[in-house]
This record gives sequence, structure tokens and C-alpha cells, in this order.
Amino acid sequence: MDALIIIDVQNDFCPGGALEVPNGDQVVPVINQLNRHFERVIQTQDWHPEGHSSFASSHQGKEPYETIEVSYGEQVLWPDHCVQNEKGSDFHPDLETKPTQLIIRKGFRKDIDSYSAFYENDNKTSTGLAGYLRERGIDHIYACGLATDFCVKWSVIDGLNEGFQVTVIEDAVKGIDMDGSVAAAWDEMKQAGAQRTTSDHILNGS
Ligand code: VGL
Ligand code: ZN
Repeated sequence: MDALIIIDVQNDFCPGGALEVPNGDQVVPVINQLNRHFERVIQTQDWHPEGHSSFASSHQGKEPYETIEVSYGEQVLWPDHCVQNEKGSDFHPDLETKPTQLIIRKGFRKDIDSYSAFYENDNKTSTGLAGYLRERGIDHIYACGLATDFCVKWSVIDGLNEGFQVTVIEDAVKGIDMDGSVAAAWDEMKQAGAQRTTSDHILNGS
């Protein structure tokens, strides 16, 4: 059984948002169409407390997009984004969320960032998603949303590692792209065993 997983289609990742993904909002109409096609739809929501450790503003002298070493490895520092209960963490207003059956919030522990829908960045703390999918008999996930090179990529790789079949819908994702990170993400996802398709193929079989 398959499910659509819509990753982080939130105001802060769209044009005008705090951590803008170029053309991030262009995925919205595509996802709205896909949404109606799938019987099982799951969303993720980046959901940080104020002063989160992934924010550059929490580290003296650091600027956004610099990296630091933390206990679980390298961490990119971001502008403050997707703060709980603020407008930036809301889903894009045009995103159709009615078909969504589960919303997984992530990144709410102050000291650990969480890109993946399955595991926080320590690679140990589970969000519970794998168990949810298994209990519902879902073995194939179709990934879309933001950003290709961070949350989409890590969700796809962790999903594959958890034994799910994963297909990325290429016209329903957009990336941040730091130093070629989008191309690298596609390579890594392919290496890990991800498949790639288009919304047209899903909706029209062509
Ligand atoms: C994301 C950076 C920080 C994402 C979330 O959704 O890709 N990227 N938090
Ligand atoms: Zn975040």
C-alpha cells in the first residue's frame, strides 16, 4: 500500500519566508493535485521552539548558513524559522490539508535538529513514523515538498533504511541549493535506492 508524504510545505520555506526555498511555493498546486489521488496522506511540519539550537541567533558570533560541530556531527545554522505557533510555521495557505491523516511535527527538542520525518539528526531519536506506516500496512511512500537537499533527502534516505520503497516526485520538490547540494541530494537518494517519478506520471500514467 502506498502513501503520499508531504514534507514541510510551510510559509517560512516559501518566498517571503525566513528560510526561503527558491520557488518553494510552486510545489503547492502540484501537491494539491496529488493529494486527491492518494488515499493515504501524511504531512510533516518543522516545529521549533524559540532559541532552537539550529538557529544561528542561538550561537554568538555565528551567521546563518555557517556550520558548527555538535554532538551528532555537523549542523548547518539557519535563520530563525518555523517557530511554534508563529505564521512562519503554518502550512502554505493554499496547500490543501483536508486529506491529511497524520501530521508529524519535528525539531521540537531544543538541542537536536530534525530534518528527517523518521529520525532526528542524532540518527537515534525516532519520530514514530516508521511504526505508524507499518501498522497501517504502508510499504511504499511517495515523497514531495521542501527542501529537496535537506528534509526531503533525509526523509527519503531514512525511509529506505527502514525498508520502505521510496519514490520522489521530481516536480513536487524544490531545494535550497547550497554549493550544489540539490544535485548531490539527487545522487545520494538514487544511491540509497530511491526511485524518481513525475506528478504527470502518477496522475495520468504517462
Ligand atoms: C529544513 C532546514 C532547516 C527543511 C528544515 O525543511 O528542509 N531545512 N529546517
Ligand atoms: Zn528547521
